[in-house]
Amino acid sequence: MTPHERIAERIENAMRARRAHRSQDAREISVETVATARVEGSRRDLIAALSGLGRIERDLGNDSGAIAAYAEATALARVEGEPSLLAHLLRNFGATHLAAERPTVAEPYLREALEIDRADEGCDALELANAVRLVAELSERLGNRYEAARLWYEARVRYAALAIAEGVRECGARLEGLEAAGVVPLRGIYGIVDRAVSNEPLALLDSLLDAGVRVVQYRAKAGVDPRVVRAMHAVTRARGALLIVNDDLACALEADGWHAGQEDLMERDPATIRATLGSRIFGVSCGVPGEALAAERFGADYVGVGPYAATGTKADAGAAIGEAGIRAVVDATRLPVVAIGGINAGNLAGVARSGASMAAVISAIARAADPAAAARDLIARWDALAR
Ligand code: 3NM
Repeated sequence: MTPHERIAERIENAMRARRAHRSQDAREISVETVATARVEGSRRDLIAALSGLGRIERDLGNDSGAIAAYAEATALARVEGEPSLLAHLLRNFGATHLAAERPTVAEPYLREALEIDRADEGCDALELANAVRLVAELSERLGNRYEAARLWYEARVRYAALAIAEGVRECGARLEGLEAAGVVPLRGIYGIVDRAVSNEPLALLDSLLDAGVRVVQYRAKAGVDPRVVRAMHAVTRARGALLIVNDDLACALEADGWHAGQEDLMERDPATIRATLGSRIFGVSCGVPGEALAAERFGADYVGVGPYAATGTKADAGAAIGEAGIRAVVDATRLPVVAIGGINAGNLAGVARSGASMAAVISAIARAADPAAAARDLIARWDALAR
């Protein structure tokens, strides 16, 4: 028997003892195996032995033992340069901290593991679904409720594709729990109160909320008035809706989120913005799939894409990109996509077909004779179109 075979056999023996609930035996075998691997084994043998020991220490509730084993195994796996092995160890390491109610310690390990799995084309689909679910759990414990909702949703889609009913059920229940706790789903009609179109932003806000719109943006290109933001936010908060502020980051901190254009990001470091916003929503306008991928990396909650159709509301919006243009971004990102530009009752079906999660509307509501009726009609149409 080669040293590698001997070590592999002992690891197997330890795992057999673990499965037979002989945890103390399993631990003794594992400690010896690690000692042997240090002397005779390759780096991979030692990683495998430490990983087995970490798992057993976790079973025994020996937190510090598990962490010591995983810390060493993870450091060795970095040197080894095998991504799936490193992701596996980081995840176990992070899960140990998470189970011990230390989400902030777990965070970098679990996030890095998910990043590695996402970048790995050969990653097993179930492994990836589990990785997403674990980070959903993490972000919920950290209080990042919108990120948690997005990840529970993604995990549910992944389990559904694998026909894993248990996973679909659990993720669905977690999403419902968040929604019951006041997390507004980023789906449906996204109403924009644009100061250039509406002289009475609070009256328009009332119409939107009366109609059932739950995500509202305040847009004032000539300058956002913080008093208007405060007044609007008092209303949205009381009525269970979200207020997102366009452009003005300081004012967004008085509301539920910030919507940025690419130019707003150039002046700032996106990671700092994410930290500044905390658990508030961070939306970013993206023209091309590459910008959406960047937004994903720095932790945006949704991406805005347009113009879907010709619009007279934004002079520099550019040419309409249509259903195919929206779909190109939907296909490139796992973030919810908000389609915008020239959307009305007549062309809403194409927005739904494109896979966008939300349709953002200014003039088709604000310029209608009866804005509440127009918004209600759009919501009814969307609900009939969206699965
Ligand atoms: N952004 P309406 S189009 C604010 O393409 C905005 O990024 C766009 O107004 C983009 O619903 C647009 O009246 C205007 O067309 C949307």
